[in-house]
Amino acid sequence: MKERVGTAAHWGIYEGVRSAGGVSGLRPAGRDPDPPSISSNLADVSDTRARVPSPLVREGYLAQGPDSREGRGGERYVPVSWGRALDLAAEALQATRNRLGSDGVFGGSYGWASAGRFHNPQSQFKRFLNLTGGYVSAVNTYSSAAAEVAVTRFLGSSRMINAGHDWPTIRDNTELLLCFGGLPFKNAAIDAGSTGPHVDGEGLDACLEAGVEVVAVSPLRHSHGDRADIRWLAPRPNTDVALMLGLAHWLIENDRIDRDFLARCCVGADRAIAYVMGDTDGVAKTPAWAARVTELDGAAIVDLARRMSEKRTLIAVAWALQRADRGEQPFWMACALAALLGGIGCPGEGLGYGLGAFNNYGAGRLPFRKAAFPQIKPAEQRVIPVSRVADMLLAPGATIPYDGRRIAFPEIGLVWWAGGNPFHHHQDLHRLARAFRRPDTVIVNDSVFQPTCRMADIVLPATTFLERNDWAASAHGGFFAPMHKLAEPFGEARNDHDVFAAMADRFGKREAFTEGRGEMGWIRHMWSVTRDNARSAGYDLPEFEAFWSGGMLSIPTVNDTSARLALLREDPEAHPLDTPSGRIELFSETVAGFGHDDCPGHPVWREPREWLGGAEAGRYPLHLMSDQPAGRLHSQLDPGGASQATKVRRREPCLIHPDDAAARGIADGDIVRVFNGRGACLAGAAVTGRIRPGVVDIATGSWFDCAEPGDPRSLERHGNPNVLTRDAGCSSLSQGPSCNSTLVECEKFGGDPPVEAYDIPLKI
Ligand SMILES: Nc1nc2c(c(=O)[nH]1)N[C@H]1C(S)=C(S)[C@@H](COP(=O)(O)OP(=O)(O)OC[C@H]3O[C@@H](n4cnc5c(=O)[nH]c(N)nc54)[C@H](O)[C@@H]3O)O[C@H]1N2
Ligand SMILES: Nc1nc2c(c(=O)[nH]1)N[C@H]1C(S)=C(S)[C@@H](COP(=O)(O)OP(=O)(O)OC[C@H]3O[C@@H](n4cnc5c(=O)[nH]c(N)nc54)[C@H](O)[C@@H]3O)O[C@H]1N2
Ligand SMILES: [Mo]
Repeated sequence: MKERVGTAAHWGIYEGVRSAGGVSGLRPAGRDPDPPSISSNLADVSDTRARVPSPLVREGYLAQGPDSREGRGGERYVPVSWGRALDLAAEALQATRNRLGSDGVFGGSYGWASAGRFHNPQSQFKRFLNLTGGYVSAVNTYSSAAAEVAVTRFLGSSRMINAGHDWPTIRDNTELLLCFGGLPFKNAAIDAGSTGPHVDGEGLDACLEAGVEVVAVSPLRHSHGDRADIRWLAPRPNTDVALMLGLAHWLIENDRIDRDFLARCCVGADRAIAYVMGDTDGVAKTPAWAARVTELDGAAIVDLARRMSEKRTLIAVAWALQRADRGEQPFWMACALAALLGGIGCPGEGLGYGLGAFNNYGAGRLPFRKAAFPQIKPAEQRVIPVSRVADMLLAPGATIPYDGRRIAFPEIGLVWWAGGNPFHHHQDLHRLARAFRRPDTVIVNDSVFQPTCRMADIVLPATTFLERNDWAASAHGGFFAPMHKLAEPFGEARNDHDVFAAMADRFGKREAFTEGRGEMGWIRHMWSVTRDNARSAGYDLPEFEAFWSGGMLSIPTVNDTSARLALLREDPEAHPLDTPSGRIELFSETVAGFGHDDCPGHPVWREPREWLGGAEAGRYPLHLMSDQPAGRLHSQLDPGGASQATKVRRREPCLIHPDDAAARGIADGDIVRVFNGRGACLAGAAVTGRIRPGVVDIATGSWFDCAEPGDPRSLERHGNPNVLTRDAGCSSLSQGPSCNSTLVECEKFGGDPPVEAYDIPLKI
């Protein structure tokens, strides 16, 4: 029997046809003004040649166990029974805990997995580890680590990294929308955990129609780039802080700053202003100085500063800017600039962190907590900053500064990943490959044989979201959706919950893990917890049965970040921020007290270690940006049709300016070799005037495809930019990833080797 039912993905809320023959007819549910192209190919996840058919064990590991660690990344995989695979995993876990204690197990397991509150692999995995003896975890994200740490210091809460206003508020109040990072609405296809209708494109259109002036600052023009009513400024990458300083200098010199707001709602304005004017370091950050650093026109900087002083201005900053060396600075300096203008806390003015990072920009959050599968978190846990994982594996015992304290790296015997792909998300993948050869055992749960599986000893096949029942809730905007099972599991794939329940059984903890509930029991239970939370906050959610048989449910949200800033503005005594002073900290005694030259007590311009103005540019004269891919989410669905349609000669496109291409004899559609001292990859040249000369862009997520991972001379054939990116913390403060500070060179490549990333190296 065929039946049309609802489900959800990070791309939105869908419905599809449930039938014995697999998934079909998947399409966005309800009215969606701008459904992402990816949605037409969602069903590709359920059946590709990259699906893991059964539990697999690396050949060498079966024969020799941990002694075969050097074989990771180059061996074939032997199908084994579930019983055998789970016994091996349980033995390895026990052996590691016997030798190194719980600090020998790395379970940070960062990654986006799929929508669905119950079948979240990380929650399932972490609950299992917590019940059986603990593990080392990770803090912060690859998305916004530098901002999470720094913004907490100067605005009092990491939630402020989403500070912003929704599109109607911008339309009705903002006069000048200044977007650092451009208008990357390709990213607004998604939201973590699903999303309602896609509104960002029409939101911006409405603003333009209402006469909002839009200025986009980015080395790359996005899809709105051809509109005559949007002005583009294309600075050298990583120089936004210099531009902001130049704007600030003009405002201060011309006395267009809001001294009342600075005195009432901020601390440290005098220190920040002294730095801008050059009183502390002898360098006045004039528009002319900013023009030299950014290579923008000085008159254009002055003109922009003047218009900012005359118009109600909203300063948006894309998260990409802080995924860079000294990435704390653009976020802090944008706050200082907005504070000088004085509009923070007014509707449609001040700060807009995160524009274009997800759908429904500026829409608030649910006014109550949605239930999560309980991890049973311990009171204390050893952690590392998330992107320092290779440092940890390569240098046990070493210590690094982090947010004012020191973190010591433990010795790790076992690495286990469920629902993430470090051989997509991490920087300098050859270094990561060397790091992954250190532990005794590496285990991965995934539905597809993605590149991290190739570095694993044991691979456990997971179902996809289309193969199980669950419910979803969006992070921004208040949407709930039931997720009905549309297809039977592929091959021997199992739900992560069942896998970890079977693992818990091997440690005598099955009952504690499941609490006697199955899939539907947990889903009902988690809905009823959410319903109780809603009721305490004065909201009435339907009973489970009504929710389960209905469609998308929409709840009004609250924008707690802009509300908080509005209250501060109204009465800073009565409504202080959670900073030590209760005010916006343009100078932070706390951060100054840490004594880091790479992140002092107020926002500063510091040259990135790799950028076009530095010494390295002589050797590698192109700045590489590696942004989010338009045709997929990270590495997910890379084998699917929507992602394949974006490729050039089967590889990730490398956007390059016509002048740079001509100088190298590169034509549109050529295969190019992009390289630096860390590695080299093959990409498909996309010659375009949309990118600034001297800059190239390769989006992330084409599956790492390399014959000898770990050897920088071994060519990556698929266009994965992370063989080129630097693996170093942004600064001593946040230790966040700094992928967007990378220099490369590029040349035409003669051959056309096959891409083998989707082939599973099976030994049968
Ligand atoms: N150079 C560079 N690198 C970057 C970035 C950049 O801008 N530049 N961006 C960074 C950012 S912002 C992020 S968030 C990261 C993203 O990095 P990740 O979140 O690690 O990337 P994904 O491809 O989403 O990986 C999720 C994995 O979970 C698997 N999965 C999905 N559902 C399930 C399930 O139910 N069970 C299990 N077991 N597995 C499942 C998918 O198949 C996929 O392999 O990348 C970062 N890396
Ligand atoms: N389709 C799709 N959407 C996604 C994702 C995906 O994988 N696919 N990933 C999601 C995730 S996890 C996240 S965290 C968000 C990330 O959201 P963002 O961090 O905002 O996204 P990016 O695409 O990395 O970068 C946005 C733009 O910033 C600009 N940029 C880069 N470096 C600089 C610079 O130094 N200066 C200036 N002025 N501009 C610069 C580039 O034009 C780039 O296209 O996106 C989310 N949305
Ligand atoms: Mo992210």
